[in-house]
Amino acid sequence: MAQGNRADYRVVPLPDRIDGIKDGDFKLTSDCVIDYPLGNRDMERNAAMLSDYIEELTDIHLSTRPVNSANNNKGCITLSLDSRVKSDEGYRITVTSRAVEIAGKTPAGVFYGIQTLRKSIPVGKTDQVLLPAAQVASTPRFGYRGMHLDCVRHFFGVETVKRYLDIMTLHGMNRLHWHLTDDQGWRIEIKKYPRLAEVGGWRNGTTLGHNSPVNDGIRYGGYYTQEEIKEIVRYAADRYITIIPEIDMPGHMVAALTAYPELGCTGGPYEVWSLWGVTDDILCAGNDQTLQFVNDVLDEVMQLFPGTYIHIGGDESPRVRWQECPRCQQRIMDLGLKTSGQQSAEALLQGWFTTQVQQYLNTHGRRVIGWDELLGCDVDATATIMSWRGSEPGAQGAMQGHDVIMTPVDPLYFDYYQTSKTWNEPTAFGGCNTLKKVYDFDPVAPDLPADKRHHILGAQANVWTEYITCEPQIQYQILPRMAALAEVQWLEPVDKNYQDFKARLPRLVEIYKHYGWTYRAKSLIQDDEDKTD
Ligand code: TNX
Repeated sequence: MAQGNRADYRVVPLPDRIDGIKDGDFKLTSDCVIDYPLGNRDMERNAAMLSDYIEELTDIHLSTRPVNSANNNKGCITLSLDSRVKSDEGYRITVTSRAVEIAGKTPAGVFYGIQTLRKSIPVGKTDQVLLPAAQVASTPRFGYRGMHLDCVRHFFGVETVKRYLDIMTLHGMNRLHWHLTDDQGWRIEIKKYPRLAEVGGWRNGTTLGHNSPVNDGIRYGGYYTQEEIKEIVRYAADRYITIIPEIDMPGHMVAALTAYPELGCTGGPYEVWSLWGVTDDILCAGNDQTLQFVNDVLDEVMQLFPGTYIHIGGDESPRVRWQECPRCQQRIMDLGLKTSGQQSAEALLQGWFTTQVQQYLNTHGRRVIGWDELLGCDVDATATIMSWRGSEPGAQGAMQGHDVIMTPVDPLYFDYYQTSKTWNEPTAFGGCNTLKKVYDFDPVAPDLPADKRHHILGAQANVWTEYITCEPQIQYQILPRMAALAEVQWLEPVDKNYQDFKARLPRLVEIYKHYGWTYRAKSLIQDDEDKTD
């Protein structure tokens, strides 16, 4: 049998253990059946997906079958739930010449085992794949393994978002942070405020280049209906991915202000922004109507997104309007907020505003995530902090008792260039986050005290789309950097090895090619971008 038809469990992310078993290979052919526990809908779907994956990659069709108990029937791949598997998302694959078992404590764990088996199979039409006898096991290092997608600066349809979820699935990720509102557009239908999407969903043009004075003058926009959102949430849940919607506030709100100018300090008029960056116009924190608006919007958001977390932004929120706004100043007086040390009264007003929203979400059983600017405005420790201006704010947040998700611009902004030689690259935001830099990132700083480390929930790469206009460009920016991130999310630092990762990468890329995904081929080459700077 040609080597080409033999599975190799050294995939990306690399499993924690691959222990050979002295036995012959298991022959995967269309005679095999995938067994799953009778009556378990998640496992039934897992089985169907495994069957689809194998068929997509090899053309071998396997049928699936519900069974009463795990039986390791000869010739079968059995999916089973086993409480002895260490962690909720961990898995164990046992291959002997007779049978294959993929076990997890939960269906999610089994699903990650399925992903590993899927990636171990060589891509190409065949009627038989040999699976070497072995026990393979893994547990992810972090519970939060995220990717972010900005669907505001440029809008991407349902199919693109689903494909993004497919790509996340292949990389063992479980959280999509979905950026849905910003100055340049409002992308989620809110029934109580229809103008948000109808008016706020459209801008009159888009600046060319990096905020050049030239505007393309082309009306641009779109939004997701609530039905579409439900469809995407379901699609993600079927792949054990929780979507965290972001409604960015009080800044990055010009699209909403255009639709409802009375929610701003000046009353407008406003225009959905056609530039990139940070604007002074934000929600008015002195107006009770604004808080009502936010609660109403969040009511609908909570209906659509069942996950615990709602992201409420909080970044890049200049307070110059608040300084001049009589209502905001009145609120500051009423609350007795006083400038203290580094914190202005207006910063504390943002803290108050955020706390109001946070409490509202908490009473509905939800938790808040916000950007690291929130650390500067006295929010309480139940807010989870997303550290983007480096890893230091996150480390500080952890010291103060906040849970933290690491998304530092350097190296986890995938809207940044992935090489220093940018002349032949698609336009990007700036920066230089090479594959190597992503791979070497450790979300837990070495000097973080042991009793604070549990606050680092995980890591996520962000994909802002000011300069990303179409799906191939999204894929180019994330692939193969997502592969490096997957090892950051799954492996302990001692188990990481960049050269070994690069040697495993081409087989993963075969799968990218098979699905027609765009990726940066130059990142596969060994060159000076691989050196640590
Ligand atoms: C900063 S990250 C932003 C975004 C931009 C991004 C570009 C963050 C919280 N705010 O609004 O799109 O930089 O890289």
